[in-house]
Formats: sequence, structure tokens, C-alpha cells
Amino acid sequence: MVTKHDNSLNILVVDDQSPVRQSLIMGLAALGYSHCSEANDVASARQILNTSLIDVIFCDINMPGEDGFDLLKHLAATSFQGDIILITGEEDEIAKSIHDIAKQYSLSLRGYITKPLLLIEVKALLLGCVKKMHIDSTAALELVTGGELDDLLENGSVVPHFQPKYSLENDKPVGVEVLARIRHQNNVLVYPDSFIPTAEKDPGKIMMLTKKVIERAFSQLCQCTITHHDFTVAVNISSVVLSDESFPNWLLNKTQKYGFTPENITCELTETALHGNKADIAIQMLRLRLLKFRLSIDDFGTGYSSIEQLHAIPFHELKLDKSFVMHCLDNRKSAAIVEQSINMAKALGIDIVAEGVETELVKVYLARLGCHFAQGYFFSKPVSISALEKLLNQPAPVAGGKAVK
Ligand code: G
Ligand code: G
Ligand code: MN
Repeated sequence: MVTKHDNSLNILVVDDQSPVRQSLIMGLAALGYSHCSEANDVASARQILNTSLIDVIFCDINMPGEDGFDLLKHLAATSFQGDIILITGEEDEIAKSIHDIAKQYSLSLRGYITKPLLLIEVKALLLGCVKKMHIDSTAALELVTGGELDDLLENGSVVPHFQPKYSLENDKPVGVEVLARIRHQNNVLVYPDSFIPTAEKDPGKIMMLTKKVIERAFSQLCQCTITHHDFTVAVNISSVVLSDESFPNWLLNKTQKYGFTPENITCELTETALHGNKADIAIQMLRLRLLKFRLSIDDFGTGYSSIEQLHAIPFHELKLDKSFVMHCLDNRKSAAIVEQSINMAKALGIDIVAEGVETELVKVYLARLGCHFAQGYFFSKPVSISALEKLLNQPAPVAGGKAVK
């Protein structure tokens, strides 16, 4: 696809300073963008967004009263699908933090322009912006409602995907993480970010979904040729599921039914699973442990996946969050967190898995630091069982190799 300028974009400029708005709108007109609206504060911006389809927003961060952060929050709350360009005079580190915030909100932040405005910067940032209604399959990315989830579970099918995990010592696959997907009857694959938060609001639903994902994954894995006695299967467990007293025995029953042993099953406890009454959570985790399941602290370094949890509960493994791993070669803070987490895991005598390994350079860096295992797009994205079988019957990507996509 050729990246080009789309002059029909609907652009909204939000800045409290009239001269800044005027010069940007004139600049945009000179570049051929003639569909521009303007707002001098966040309230007027909200009004425009409620009534028109906006593709790109230029937004000042520093405004009196409600500021650019308030607008970002509003855009996140309304699942804004367009692109955002910030107008800021702030230093790089602050700009980087704003970038992280936008990412957490799942907003598309394309970059920054600084005052005084440079037309060449504006032009570069608009390159490749597309009209909102041209974006494909946004429906599959939006959060489904309770009713839509019922429909999906009734008429669609739960299709577990598998992301392999590799040893950094010998490049061999050592296991997989099971990730939920639902195939809608119209063949669209719906991703967990769209349905897990909805399912988690209803204990019955997240339990049913988790059980379906796990049982289907076990059933598919036990019929294929890739598993061996050291192979681990990691499943994601959220708080509602963890708090159900019957879950540990249910898991043991299914583990045995499909010919696995609990030592091969890793329960990845996500941030939300660790949020709640600490004693109750600890009891459930210890029950799983006493049945010999492996416990892993997922997304380590974010939210509730903290050092305190690591101290309180006998985890076998920590999974370092991809947000640190992905930037470990270009951000010294990410590098410090990655290095110290690896040292800490080694000192605690537990395994450490880096998630979000996207390049060979990151893989080599992690291996040099003594990180045990890695998972990420460099090796493979999450794939169906048939693709997994093909993949694991090939050698892992090595020096000079290419990511399997
Ligand atoms: O697979 P990604 O592929 O997009 O997964 C997104 C998020 O959804 C991850 O944080 C992952 O932990 C979570 N997730 C995926 N599958 C499951 C599942 O079966 N149960 C729970 N609770 N979370 C899941
Ligand atoms: O939160 P949890 O670790 O359970 O979820 C794994 C999530 O990370 C899934 O959404 C999966 O698709 C995603 N993921 C796995 N590997 C990579 C990677 O290399 N890069 C990025 N950006 N995401 C990844
Ligand atoms: Mn996980």
C-alpha cells in the first residue's frame, strides 16, 4: 500500500491560543486540508466530537481549565478511533510519558508538533493518517457489550491461540501460552481485549469462557505431536476465576483427563487476579501450588503485579511485562528495569520470561543478561493449533533468521 496524504480528512484543532489555531489552520489549508474545525477549549472540542466524525485531532496539552489530558481521557472513554497529534513545548521525557499514557488508553498518538509550528512537521505527521470510516474491523476491536458476548459465546466458537515460549540458553521451544480468541459466525476473529473486560464483570461468564479456552486448548494440544515431558502450557487466570473455590480441582481434573501433569501447567495470574483480599487470594494460589501447578506472576512491573506479591506468594516464574522489554534497547529506564528484574528473579531462584521480544537484538541482549525464557513476535505471534504444529516442527529463528509472522 502506498502511504499518501488524504486531503479529505476531517481535522479538529484544539488550542486556547487563537493565533496558534489560525496559523495551524492556514498551514493545513496550504497543504490541501480544507476540512478543519477549531475549538478554544475542551468543552467545545467535546461538542464537536459528539456531532461530527473527526479523523485527526491536533491538541494543545497545556490549556487553562480543562487541559489536553482531560481531552485524552474523554477520547479514551469514547473509544476515539482517529489519530491524535499533540501541540506541546515540553521536554522529551514528558512527551514520552504522554505517549505511554495514550498507549494505555489505546489511543493512536502519532506524535508532537512544537510551537512555533513548522509546516514540514505537520505534513510529515499527517502522512498516512486515514479517514475514520476507512479503518477496517474496528468493530472487532471495540469492547463488546454483555449481550454481544452472550451472542458470541452462543453462536461463535472459542478458538484458543498459542504463543510459543523459547529457552534463551538453547533456542528450543519450551512451552506455549494459551490466549483466548472467539470466532464470530461471520468468521471475524474477536480478540480478548474486546471481551475479557466484559466477561470479567459477570463471574459466570468469565468462568465459562476460561473453562472453554482451557479445555479446548488441552484437547487440541494432547492430539498433536509437539508436546514432550518438559513442555509447559500456560493459561491466564483472572481474579474471579481464581477466587472460585472449585477451580483448582476443576483444573486438576482436566489436566489429568488430557494426559498432562500439573507440573506442566503454569497458571499466569494477571494484574486483576492479584487485586482483592490478599489472604483469600493467597489461599487460592497455595491450593493451586499444593496440587503442584506452576504459578507465574504476569505483566510483572505493572499495576498490582508487584514486588510485594512476589514476596508474599511462592511463585515459580515471573513474566516481565512487554512494555519494558520492547524498549530495553532505546530507553535507559526500561533497560534498568529489565536488568534488575532478571537479577531479582535469579536471586529469588525463580524463572524469568521476557514477553514482547520483537527483535533479534533484544533477544541477544536478554540472553546475555541471563534471562531464561522469551516470548514475542520475533519468535511467533499467537497462532492456531495447526500453525503451531508447523512452527514447532521447524528450528527456532536464530542469528540472521527472520521473525515468524
Ligand atoms: O492475546 P492477546 O493476545 O491480545 O491478549 C490480550 C490480553 O488478554 C492479555 O493480557 C491476556 O493476558 C488476556 N487474555 C488472553 N486470553 C485470556 C484468557 O483466557 N483469560 C484471561 N483472563 N485473560 C486472557
Ligand atoms: O498480558 P499477557 O502477557 O497475558 O498477554 C500477552 C499479550 O501480548 C497478547 O496480547 C499477545 O498477543 C501480546 N504479545 C505477545 N508477543 C508480543 C510482542 O512481541 N509484541 C507485542 N507488541 N505484543 C505481543
Ligand atoms: Mn499472560
